[in-house]
Amino acid sequence: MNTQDYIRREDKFGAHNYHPLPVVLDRGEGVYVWDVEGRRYYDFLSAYSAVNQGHCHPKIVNAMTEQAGKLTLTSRAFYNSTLGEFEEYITKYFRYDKVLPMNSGAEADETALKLCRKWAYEKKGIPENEAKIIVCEGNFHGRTITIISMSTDPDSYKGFGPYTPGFITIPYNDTDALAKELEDPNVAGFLVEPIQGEAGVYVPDDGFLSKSYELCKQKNVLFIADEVQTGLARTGKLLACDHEEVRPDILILGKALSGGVYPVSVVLADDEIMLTIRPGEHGSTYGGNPVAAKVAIAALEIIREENLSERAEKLGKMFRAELRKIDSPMIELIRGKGLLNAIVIKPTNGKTAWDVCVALKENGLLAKPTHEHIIRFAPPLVITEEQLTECAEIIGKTIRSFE
Ligand code: IF1
Repeated sequence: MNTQDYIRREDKFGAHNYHPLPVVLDRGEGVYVWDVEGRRYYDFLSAYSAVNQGHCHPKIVNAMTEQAGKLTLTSRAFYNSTLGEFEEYITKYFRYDKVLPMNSGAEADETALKLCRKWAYEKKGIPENEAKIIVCEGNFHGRTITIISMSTDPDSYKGFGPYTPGFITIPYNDTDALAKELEDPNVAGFLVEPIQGEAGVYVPDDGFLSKSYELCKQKNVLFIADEVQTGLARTGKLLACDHEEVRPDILILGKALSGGVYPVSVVLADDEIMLTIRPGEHGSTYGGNPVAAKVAIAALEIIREENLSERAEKLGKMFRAELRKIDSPMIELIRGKGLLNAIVIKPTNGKTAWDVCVALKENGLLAKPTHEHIIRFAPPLVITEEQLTECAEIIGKTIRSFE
């Protein structure tokens, strides 16, 4: 079978809920992936920042295979020998009282919304069913009905109504708008991405997070950070909130929490919030299972052992400087933090960001456009300086080929 055969088979038997780049991947190792024709690529998407530790990191794969041969799933109907180890490790790692383990990022966001509402009724005293949660235009928190009810992107919500009520939308990066909505005594929480990934790596002004946090505290409103994509060293700190020394009341993690090996997500919070959910009020069959527990511990250890935050900080600065050297009219804007970056492409000679990504693929680098004209560049954080320089050259050569 060749590339087209694989694509035709997926087209015939699979739902058409994605429009992938025409490449069929077969193997991954570190910053590289290989397609079924044996061609090697730099992975500059990292599965949307789930593979920060690099593809098939041996320490994580070993943790998974070891546990997989011993005990994979007990459900939470019984205790097991690994969950407590994981819970203690991750709560000390991020300095919260407790953790609630789930599987996907969307499930963790949903869990955070439920915790926020429960806390609002039991602790803040908001009347039952009146709690409101503020979100930002351009947000992306997952694909469930409630989460798309918060979305301002028609591609995410159109045709899936009726929608879950109880959300207020404000412009991103706008603390005046936040302050105004916080006047409503029924506001329970503010859910925000420290950097909006899907919106095209939209980095807010310095001070946006700390000012927003302060405004929320003045009104006894929970600051909820969705760090599913920005967390775990991606932006040059362990958490993107760390750039402004903001400690979210509820912290949402996913993706790289397992290094791309297994679906693992969590919500972290202190007792006052976390204990508002009591036995039997929330859960998940696979949430916190033994394999997830061991995989997540390994993934978190790597972040420290391989200094991934410092690497992302240093290499990110270098990468943006290299991109600026390209100096092409096709590049309208370069923005990002750490190794979460993006360029805004000015369509030239009828060529768009998609055409650039297809050409990048031909030149050995995989990236994907988001929202028409934006290309996200997010390699695994284990990339070396030499590899990053080579990739910047590939990007420059490819862009210039369109001029
Ligand atoms: C798709 C986007 C990125 C996320 C944040 C929660 C979730 C995501 C900040 C949900 C997931 C993924 C989902 C995937 C593509 C990708 C994506 F383009 F959709 F928006 F990364 F930017 N919070 N993002 O970024 O986590 O349930 O997927 O584990 O749905 O197409 P999940």
